[in-house]
Amino acid sequence: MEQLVNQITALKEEITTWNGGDAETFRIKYLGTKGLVKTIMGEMKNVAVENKKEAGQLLNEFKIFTEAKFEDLKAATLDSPLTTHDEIDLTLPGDSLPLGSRHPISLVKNKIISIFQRLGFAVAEGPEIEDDFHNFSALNLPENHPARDMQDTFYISQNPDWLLRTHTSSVQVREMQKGKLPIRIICPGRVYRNETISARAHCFFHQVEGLYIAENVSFADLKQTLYFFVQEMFGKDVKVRFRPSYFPFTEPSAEMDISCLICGGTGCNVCKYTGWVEILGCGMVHPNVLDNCGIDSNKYTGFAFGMGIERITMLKYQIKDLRLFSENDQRFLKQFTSAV
Ligand code: 2NL
Repeated sequence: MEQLVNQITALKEEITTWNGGDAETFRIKYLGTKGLVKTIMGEMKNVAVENKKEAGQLLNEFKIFTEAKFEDLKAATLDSPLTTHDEIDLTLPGDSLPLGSRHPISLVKNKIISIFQRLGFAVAEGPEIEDDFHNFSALNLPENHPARDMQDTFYISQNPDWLLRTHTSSVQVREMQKGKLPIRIICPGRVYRNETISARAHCFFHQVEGLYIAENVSFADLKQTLYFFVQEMFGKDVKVRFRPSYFPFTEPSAEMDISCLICGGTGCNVCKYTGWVEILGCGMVHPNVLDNCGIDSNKYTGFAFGMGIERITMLKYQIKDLRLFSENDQRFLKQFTSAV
């Protein structure tokens, strides 16, 4: 009995580490009519009566073990494409990896940047966590201005002076403080407002603000710069109009509308049947803002403007719901694979 156990143990070891050839060679050696399994089965007759049951189980288990190894070898040599090397055509092109696409906000942001770069504007960036001075005080926003209300601004709990910037004007303030003139910059970036999320509002969105400060900068410069921008952005046929408006940081201030891209000005639900859609706010930099940032308001003048990238993107691609921009839905994002 002991001899039988030893024999089986040795054979199992041999089988486990088998490298004597393919499945058929294995079958002939172990499972064929003259194979080792049959031979060792023949040992049963030499086993003492009291051990027969145990030996039977042992032999049976060994047979199943050997058959399983044979199945493995068969699968590896016959079925697996990995082992049929000669059948793989290595000259075939590989499977292509799916390419992603740029986010529509990035596409439009880059387009805006490239248009203004052609006019000599440089890109400036700054922190998203700001202090009260750079986000509000410097911009002539009085203490009790509604834009400072808790409803609009996310404050940082550790320090009442810190907040998430509500516009990228804070970047322009930082550039003005550097004191290097003239200044001709655009400031793209993410901004935050404590709004209830809907199709038209979100708690964060993206802005591009622009600033040009030098001697003798006029409202005519502002108008022509923005007219050039919309023509490059929306096409040569687009018309513009300026409406008087109010911002604490500009005087005079205006809002700029463009003729509706959808109906061409005849009236539709995008332009609410007015033929015009608002795209940005602008104005001449308020002298107080220049002074607050250390620039001589008697010597220098400048214009500034601000636009929401989401808004421009919605108009350009006729997107009706702001929430689509931040949901990461592939069905939405894939539509911009070849845009711009
Ligand atoms: C809007 C309006 C505007 C500005 C932004 C600005 C920045 C400095 C000084 C003066 Cl540092 N003005 N920015 C001016 C007018 C309008 O944005 O509706 N944005 C989405």
